[in-house]
Amino acid sequence: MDQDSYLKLQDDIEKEAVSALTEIASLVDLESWRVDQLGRNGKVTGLLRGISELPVDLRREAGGKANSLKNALTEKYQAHKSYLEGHSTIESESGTNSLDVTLPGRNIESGTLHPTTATVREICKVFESMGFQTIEGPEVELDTYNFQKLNIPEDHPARDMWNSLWIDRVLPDGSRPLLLRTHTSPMQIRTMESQNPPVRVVVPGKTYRYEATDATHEWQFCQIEGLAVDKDITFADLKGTLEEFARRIFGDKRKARFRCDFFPFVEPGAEVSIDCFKCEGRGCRVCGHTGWIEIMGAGMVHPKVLEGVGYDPEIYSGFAWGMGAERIAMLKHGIDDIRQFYSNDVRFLKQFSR
Ligand code: FA5
Repeated sequence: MDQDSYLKLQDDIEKEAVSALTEIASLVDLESWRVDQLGRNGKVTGLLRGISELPVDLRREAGGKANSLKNALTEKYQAHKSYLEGHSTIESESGTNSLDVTLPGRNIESGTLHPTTATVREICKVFESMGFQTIEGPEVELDTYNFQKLNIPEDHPARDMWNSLWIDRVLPDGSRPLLLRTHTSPMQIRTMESQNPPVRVVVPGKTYRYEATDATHEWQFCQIEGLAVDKDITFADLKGTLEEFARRIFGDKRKARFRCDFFPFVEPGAEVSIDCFKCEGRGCRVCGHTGWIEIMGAGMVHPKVLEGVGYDPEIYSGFAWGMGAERIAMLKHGIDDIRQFYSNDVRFLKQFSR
Protein backbone atom coordinates (compact mmCIF):
# COMPACT_ATOMS: atom_id res chain seq x y z
CA MET A 1 0.00 0.00 0.00
CA ASP A 2 1.31 3.48 -0.85
CA GLN A 3 1.19 6.41 1.53
CA ASP A 4 -1.88 8.07 -0.03
CA SER A 5 -4.09 5.03 0.06
CA TYR A 6 -2.94 4.30 3.65
CA LEU A 7 -3.85 7.83 4.78
CA LYS A 8 -7.20 7.63 2.96
CA LEU A 9 -7.96 4.35 4.66
CA GLN A 10 -7.12 5.95 7.99
CA ASP A 11 -9.48 8.83 7.21
CA ASP A 12 -12.31 6.53 6.20
CA ILE A 13 -11.95 4.45 9.34
CA GLU A 14 -12.05 7.56 11.50
CA LYS A 15 -15.13 9.02 9.81
CA GLU A 16 -17.04 5.76 9.91
CA ALA A 17 -16.09 5.05 13.53
CA VAL A 18 -17.06 8.53 14.75
CA SER A 19 -20.35 8.57 12.91
CA ALA A 20 -21.24 5.05 14.18
CA LEU A 21 -20.38 6.11 17.73
CA THR A 22 -22.78 9.05 17.73
CA GLU A 23 -25.66 6.68 16.90
CA ILE A 24 -24.97 4.37 19.83
CA ALA A 25 -27.52 4.52 22.65
CA SER A 26 -26.74 1.44 24.75
CA LEU A 27 -23.76 0.01 26.55
CA VAL A 28 -24.11 -3.29 24.75
CA ASP A 29 -23.88 -1.61 21.33
CA LEU A 30 -20.99 0.47 22.58
CA GLU A 31 -19.08 -2.67 23.52
CA SER A 32 -19.60 -4.09 20.00
CA TRP A 33 -18.30 -0.82 18.58
CA ARG A 34 -15.21 -1.05 20.76
CA VAL A 35 -14.51 -4.59 19.61
CA ASP A 36 -15.04 -3.61 15.93
CA GLN A 37 -12.75 -0.61 16.08
CA LEU A 38 -10.26 -1.07 18.89
CA GLY A 39 -10.44 -4.80 19.64
CA ARG A 40 -7.69 -7.28 18.82
CA ASN A 41 -9.04 -7.78 15.31
CA GLY A 42 -10.55 -4.30 15.08
CA LYS A 43 -10.07 -1.86 12.23
CA VAL A 44 -7.72 0.48 14.07
CA THR A 45 -5.63 -2.40 15.27
CA GLY A 46 -5.45 -3.62 11.64
CA LEU A 47 -4.33 -0.17 10.61
CA LEU A 48 -1.48 -0.26 13.10
CA ARG A 49 -0.44 -3.69 11.92
CA GLY A 50 -0.45 -2.44 8.30
CA ILE A 51 2.35 0.04 9.07
CA SER A 52 4.94 -2.65 8.67
CA GLU A 53 3.89 -3.04 5.03
CA LEU A 54 4.59 0.65 4.22
CA PRO A 55 7.91 1.84 2.78
CA VAL A 56 10.36 2.41 5.63
CA ASP A 57 10.62 6.21 5.19
CA LEU A 58 6.81 6.60 5.54
CA ARG A 59 6.32 4.39 8.54
CA ARG A 60 7.19 6.98 11.16
CA GLU A 61 4.60 9.57 10.05
CA ALA A 62 1.87 7.01 9.30
CA GLY A 63 2.49 5.26 12.62
CA GLY A 64 2.20 8.52 14.54
CA LYS A 65 -1.10 9.30 12.85
CA ALA A 66 -2.51 5.83 13.40
CA ASN A 67 -1.58 6.02 17.09
CA SER A 68 -3.22 9.44 17.41
CA LEU A 69 -6.37 7.97 15.83
CA LYS A 70 -6.32 5.09 18.27
CA ASN A 71 -5.97 7.48 21.24
CA ALA A 72 -8.66 9.82 19.93
CA LEU A 73 -11.17 6.97 19.44
CA THR A 74 -10.33 5.49 22.85
CA GLU A 75 -11.04 8.87 24.44
CA LYS A 76 -14.32 9.21 22.58
CA TYR A 77 -15.24 5.68 23.61
CA GLN A 78 -14.57 6.47 27.30
CA ALA A 79 -16.55 9.70 27.16
CA HIS A 80 -19.50 8.00 25.46
CA LYS A 81 -19.39 5.16 27.96
CA SER A 82 -19.52 7.56 30.93
CA TYR A 83 -22.38 9.38 29.25
CA LEU A 84 -24.37 6.16 28.70
CA GLU A 85 -23.68 4.89 32.23
CA GLY A 86 -25.09 8.12 33.61
CA HIS A 87 -28.14 8.02 31.34
CA SER A 88 -28.86 4.36 31.00
CA THR A 89 -32.58 3.73 31.39
CA ILE A 90 -34.66 0.61 31.47
CA GLU A 91 -36.13 1.69 28.12
CA SER A 92 -32.79 2.15 26.37
CA GLU A 93 -31.36 -1.09 27.74
CA SER A 94 -34.47 -3.19 27.19
CA GLY A 95 -34.61 -1.93 23.57
CA THR A 96 -31.53 -4.04 22.90
CA ASN A 97 -32.78 -7.11 24.77
CA SER A 98 -29.87 -6.74 27.14
CA LEU A 99 -32.03 -6.38 30.22
CA ASP A 100 -34.97 -8.50 31.21
CA VAL A 101 -37.04 -6.07 33.25
CA THR A 102 -39.30 -8.90 34.43
CA LEU A 103 -36.47 -10.57 36.37
CA PRO A 104 -36.77 -10.23 40.18
CA GLY A 105 -34.23 -7.84 41.76
CA ARG A 106 -31.13 -9.07 43.55
CA ASN A 107 -31.45 -9.51 47.30
CA ILE A 108 -29.63 -6.94 49.35
CA GLU A 109 -27.64 -8.79 52.01
CA SER A 110 -27.96 -7.07 55.34
CA GLY A 111 -26.63 -7.94 58.77
CA THR A 112 -29.05 -9.07 61.44
CA LEU A 113 -29.22 -8.93 65.19
CA HIS A 114 -27.47 -11.69 67.07
CA PRO A 115 -30.11 -14.04 68.53
CA THR A 116 -29.05 -13.09 72.06
CA THR A 117 -29.40 -9.37 71.33
CA ALA A 118 -32.78 -9.91 69.67
CA THR A 119 -33.99 -11.94 72.66
CA VAL A 120 -32.69 -9.40 75.18
CA ARG A 121 -34.48 -6.59 73.36
CA GLU A 122 -37.70 -8.56 73.18
CA ILE A 123 -37.57 -9.38 76.91
CA CYS A 124 -36.78 -5.80 77.90
CA LYS A 125 -39.72 -4.59 75.80
CA VAL A 126 -42.06 -6.91 77.69
CA PHE A 127 -40.89 -5.50 81.04
CA GLU A 128 -40.90 -1.93 79.73
CA SER A 129 -44.58 -2.38 78.90
CA MET A 130 -45.09 -3.28 82.59
CA GLY A 131 -43.41 -0.04 83.73
CA PHE A 132 -39.76 -1.16 84.12
CA GLN A 133 -36.90 1.03 82.91
CA THR A 134 -33.95 -0.58 81.07
CA ILE A 135 -30.49 0.40 82.34
CA GLU A 136 -26.94 -1.00 82.05
CA GLY A 137 -23.96 -1.38 84.38
CA PRO A 138 -20.23 -2.21 84.44
CA GLU A 139 -18.92 -5.64 83.45
CA VAL A 140 -15.75 -5.17 85.49
CA GLU A 141 -17.11 -5.05 89.02
CA LEU A 142 -15.94 -4.59 92.58
CA ASP A 143 -16.10 -7.43 95.08
CA THR A 144 -18.23 -5.12 97.25
CA TYR A 145 -21.01 -4.93 94.66
CA ASN A 146 -20.73 -8.41 93.22
CA PHE A 147 -20.75 -10.05 96.67
CA GLN A 148 -20.50 -8.07 99.91
CA LYS A 149 -23.42 -5.69 99.54
CA LEU A 150 -25.48 -8.66 98.28
CA ASN A 151 -25.15 -10.24 101.70
CA ILE A 152 -22.23 -12.46 100.68
CA PRO A 153 -19.32 -11.51 103.00
CA GLU A 154 -15.73 -12.43 102.27
CA ASP A 155 -14.97 -16.12 102.86
CA HIS A 156 -18.70 -16.93 102.96
CA PRO A 157 -19.31 -20.39 101.48
CA ALA A 158 -22.08 -18.94 99.24
CA ARG A 159 -19.32 -17.44 97.09
CA ASP A 160 -18.77 -20.92 95.73
CA MET A 161 -22.10 -20.61 93.93
CA TRP A 162 -20.31 -18.33 91.45
CA ASN A 163 -16.90 -19.36 90.16
CA SER A 164 -15.30 -16.01 89.57
CA LEU A 165 -12.79 -14.64 87.06
CA TRP A 166 -10.67 -12.26 89.14
CA ILE A 167 -8.70 -9.42 87.61
CA ASP A 168 -5.05 -9.54 88.48
CA ARG A 169 -4.75 -6.10 90.05
CA VAL A 170 -3.54 -5.93 93.63
CA LEU A 171 -4.20 -2.68 95.51
CA PRO A 172 -1.64 -1.23 98.02
CA ASP A 173 -3.66 -2.71 100.91
CA GLY A 174 -3.11 -6.18 99.40
CA SER A 175 -6.74 -6.57 98.27
CA ARG A 176 -7.77 -7.81 94.83
CA PRO A 177 -11.18 -6.18 94.53
CA LEU A 178 -11.86 -6.44 90.77
CA LEU A 179 -13.56 -9.26 88.91
CA LEU A 180 -15.64 -9.83 85.80
CA ARG A 181 -19.14 -9.72 87.25
CA THR A 182 -20.55 -13.19 87.80
CA HIS A 183 -24.15 -11.96 87.61
CA THR A 184 -26.07 -8.74 86.96
CA SER A 185 -27.23 -8.56 90.61
CA PRO A 186 -24.60 -5.91 91.56
CA MET A 187 -26.81 -3.51 89.61
CA GLN A 188 -29.52 -4.01 92.25
CA ILE A 189 -27.21 -2.29 94.73
CA ARG A 190 -25.94 0.39 92.34
CA THR A 191 -29.52 1.29 91.41
CA MET A 192 -30.82 1.44 94.99
CA GLU A 193 -27.80 3.45 96.12
CA SER A 194 -28.46 6.06 93.44
CA GLN A 195 -32.22 6.51 93.78
CA ASN A 196 -35.07 6.43 96.25
CA PRO A 197 -37.98 4.01 95.95
CA PRO A 198 -40.11 3.28 94.01
CA VAL A 199 -37.66 1.37 91.78
CA ARG A 200 -38.51 -0.67 88.69
CA VAL A 201 -35.53 -1.55 86.49
CA VAL A 202 -34.35 -4.29 84.16
CA VAL A 203 -30.61 -4.62 83.56
CA PRO A 204 -29.37 -6.67 80.60
CA GLY A 205 -25.64 -7.38 80.30
CA LYS A 206 -22.79 -9.85 79.91
CA THR A 207 -21.72 -11.99 82.84
CA TYR A 208 -18.73 -14.29 83.28
CA ARG A 209 -18.02 -17.48 85.19
CA TYR A 210 -14.99 -19.67 85.52
CA GLU A 211 -16.71 -22.90 84.68
CA ALA A 212 -16.74 -25.75 82.19
CA THR A 213 -19.11 -25.46 79.28
CA ASP A 214 -21.83 -27.90 78.26
CA ALA A 215 -25.14 -27.80 76.35
CA THR A 216 -26.69 -25.30 78.78
CA HIS A 217 -23.61 -23.65 80.35
CA GLU A 218 -21.27 -21.07 78.85
CA TRP A 219 -18.42 -19.26 80.61
CA GLN A 220 -19.68 -15.97 79.18
CA PHE A 221 -23.41 -15.42 78.85
CA CYS A 222 -26.00 -12.72 79.16
CA GLN A 223 -28.28 -12.11 82.11
CA ILE A 224 -31.22 -9.80 82.56
CA GLU A 225 -31.64 -8.60 86.11
CA GLY A 226 -34.94 -7.21 87.32
CA LEU A 227 -35.71 -5.23 90.47
CA ALA A 228 -38.91 -3.71 91.82
CA VAL A 229 -38.99 -1.99 95.23
CA ASP A 230 -41.94 -0.10 96.66
CA LYS A 231 -44.35 -0.16 99.59
CA ASP A 232 -46.49 -3.29 99.93
CA ILE A 233 -44.76 -5.44 97.32
CA THR A 234 -45.35 -9.14 97.96
CA PHE A 235 -44.32 -12.51 96.54
CA ALA A 236 -47.63 -12.50 94.61
CA ASP A 237 -46.33 -9.48 92.63
CA LEU A 238 -43.15 -11.40 91.81
CA LYS A 239 -45.09 -14.44 90.64
CA GLY A 240 -47.63 -12.40 88.68
CA THR A 241 -44.92 -10.40 86.91
CA LEU A 242 -42.81 -13.42 85.98
CA GLU A 243 -45.79 -15.51 84.88
CA GLU A 244 -46.94 -12.67 82.63
CA PHE A 245 -43.37 -12.49 81.24
CA ALA A 246 -43.35 -16.27 80.55
CA ARG A 247 -46.75 -16.11 78.83
CA ARG A 248 -45.71 -13.18 76.62
CA ILE A 249 -42.36 -14.74 75.62
CA PHE A 250 -43.20 -18.44 75.34
CA GLY A 251 -46.97 -18.38 74.71
CA ASP A 252 -49.49 -20.48 76.59
CA LYS A 253 -48.16 -23.86 75.59
CA ARG A 254 -44.95 -23.82 77.71
CA LYS A 255 -45.24 -24.54 81.42
CA ALA A 256 -43.45 -22.48 84.09
CA ARG A 257 -42.34 -24.00 87.41
CA PHE A 258 -41.44 -22.09 90.60
CA ARG A 259 -39.39 -23.95 93.21
CA CYS A 260 -37.70 -22.89 96.45
CA ASP A 261 -34.05 -21.94 95.99
CA PHE A 262 -31.38 -20.16 98.01
CA PHE A 263 -29.66 -16.91 97.08
CA PRO A 264 -28.12 -14.91 99.97
CA PHE A 265 -29.62 -11.63 98.73
CA VAL A 266 -33.27 -12.74 98.67
CA GLU A 267 -35.63 -14.29 101.19
CA PRO A 268 -37.53 -16.34 100.19
CA GLY A 269 -35.73 -17.35 97.02
CA ALA A 270 -37.02 -19.26 94.01
CA GLU A 271 -35.81 -20.91 90.86
CA VAL A 272 -37.98 -20.60 87.75
CA SER A 273 -37.87 -23.25 85.05
CA ILE A 274 -39.71 -23.84 81.77
CA ASP A 275 -40.55 -27.33 80.51
CA CYS A 276 -37.98 -28.56 77.97
CA PHE A 277 -38.84 -27.76 74.33
CA LYS A 278 -36.87 -30.76 73.09
CA CYS A 279 -38.45 -33.59 75.07
CA GLU A 280 -41.66 -31.83 76.18
CA GLY A 281 -40.73 -32.57 79.79
CA ARG A 282 -39.85 -36.26 79.39
CA GLY A 283 -36.11 -35.74 79.99
CA CYS A 284 -33.25 -35.51 77.49
CA ARG A 285 -29.63 -34.36 77.07
CA VAL A 286 -30.61 -30.69 76.72
CA CYS A 287 -32.47 -30.50 80.03
CA GLY A 288 -30.06 -32.81 81.84
CA HIS A 289 -32.82 -35.47 81.92
CA THR A 290 -34.96 -33.39 84.30
CA GLY A 291 -37.64 -32.28 81.82
CA TRP A 292 -37.07 -28.64 82.86
CA ILE A 293 -34.69 -25.87 81.81
CA GLU A 294 -33.87 -23.40 84.56
CA ILE A 295 -34.15 -19.87 83.22
CA MET A 296 -33.81 -17.69 86.32
CA GLY A 297 -33.29 -17.21 89.99
CA ALA A 298 -35.64 -14.85 91.82
CA GLY A 299 -36.93 -13.85 95.23
CA MET A 300 -37.93 -11.10 97.66
CA VAL A 301 -35.08 -8.64 98.27
CA HIS A 302 -33.41 -9.55 101.59
CA PRO A 303 -34.07 -7.00 104.39
CA LYS A 304 -30.29 -6.83 105.03
CA VAL A 305 -29.74 -5.73 101.42
CA LEU A 306 -32.44 -3.05 101.74
CA GLU A 307 -30.90 -1.84 104.99
CA GLY A 308 -27.42 -1.74 103.43
CA VAL A 309 -28.52 0.75 100.78
CA GLY A 310 -30.43 2.88 103.27
CA TYR A 311 -33.98 1.69 102.50
CA ASP A 312 -36.13 0.97 105.58
CA PRO A 313 -37.22 -2.69 105.30
CA GLU A 314 -40.15 -1.94 107.64
CA ILE A 315 -41.56 0.37 104.96
CA TYR A 316 -40.24 -1.01 101.70
CA SER A 317 -40.11 -4.44 100.17
CA GLY A 318 -39.21 -5.66 96.73
CA PHE A 319 -38.57 -8.56 94.42
CA ALA A 320 -35.71 -9.31 92.06
CA TRP A 321 -34.75 -11.84 89.43
CA GLY A 322 -31.80 -12.74 87.23
CA MET A 323 -32.53 -14.65 84.04
CA GLY A 324 -30.25 -16.23 81.43
CA ALA A 325 -30.93 -14.67 78.02
CA GLU A 326 -29.36 -17.49 75.95
CA ARG A 327 -31.39 -20.11 77.82
CA ILE A 328 -34.54 -18.19 76.90
CA ALA A 329 -33.43 -17.87 73.26
CA MET A 330 -32.79 -21.65 73.27
CA LEU A 331 -36.32 -22.33 74.46
CA LYS A 332 -37.83 -19.87 71.99
CA HIS A 333 -35.97 -21.14 68.93
CA GLY A 334 -35.39 -24.80 69.85
CA ILE A 335 -31.58 -24.41 70.02
CA ASP A 336 -30.11 -27.48 71.66
CA ASP A 337 -26.61 -26.25 72.53
CA ILE A 338 -25.77 -22.90 74.14
CA ARG A 339 -22.22 -23.05 72.71
CA GLN A 340 -23.67 -22.25 69.27
CA PHE A 341 -24.27 -18.65 70.36
CA TYR A 342 -20.61 -17.68 70.52
CA SER A 343 -19.09 -20.10 68.03
CA ASN A 344 -19.48 -17.49 65.27
CA ASP A 345 -20.82 -19.97 62.74
CA VAL A 346 -22.53 -17.77 60.16
CA ARG A 347 -24.81 -20.65 59.10
CA PHE A 348 -26.22 -20.68 62.63
CA LEU A 349 -26.50 -16.90 62.92
CA LYS A 350 -28.15 -16.49 59.49
CA GLN A 351 -31.14 -18.55 60.60
CA PHE A 352 -32.25 -15.64 62.72
CA SER A 353 -32.42 -13.14 59.82
CA ARG A 354 -35.64 -11.22 59.89
C1 FA5 B 1 -27.84 -15.74 89.72
O1 FA5 B 1 -26.96 -15.37 88.97
C2 FA5 B 1 -28.58 -14.74 90.59
N1 FA5 B 1 -27.91 -13.48 90.54
C3 FA5 B 1 -30.01 -14.63 90.12
C4 FA5 B 1 -30.92 -13.89 91.03
C5 FA5 B 1 -31.13 -12.54 90.84
C6 FA5 B 1 -31.53 -14.56 92.07
C7 FA5 B 1 -31.97 -11.85 91.69
C8 FA5 B 1 -32.38 -13.88 92.93
C9 FA5 B 1 -32.60 -12.52 92.72
P1 FA5 B 1 -27.86 -18.18 88.85
O2 FA5 B 1 -26.45 -18.46 89.04
O3 FA5 B 1 -28.79 -19.31 89.11
O4 FA5 B 1 -28.35 -16.96 89.72
O5 FA5 B 1 -28.08 -17.66 87.36
C10 FA5 B 1 -29.31 -17.14 86.93
C11 FA5 B 1 -29.65 -17.66 85.53
O6 FA5 B 1 -28.56 -17.39 84.63
C12 FA5 B 1 -29.84 -19.15 85.47
O7 FA5 B 1 -31.16 -19.51 85.79
C13 FA5 B 1 -29.55 -19.45 84.02
O8 FA5 B 1 -30.66 -19.15 83.20
C14 FA5 B 1 -28.46 -18.46 83.72
N2 FA5 B 1 -27.15 -19.10 83.85
C15 FA5 B 1 -26.46 -19.37 84.98
N3 FA5 B 1 -25.28 -19.92 84.72
C16 FA5 B 1 -25.20 -20.00 83.36
C17 FA5 B 1 -24.20 -20.47 82.45
N4 FA5 B 1 -23.04 -20.94 82.87
N5 FA5 B 1 -24.46 -20.39 81.12
C18 FA5 B 1 -25.63 -19.89 80.69
N6 FA5 B 1 -26.61 -19.42 81.48
C19 FA5 B 1 -26.40 -19.48 82.82
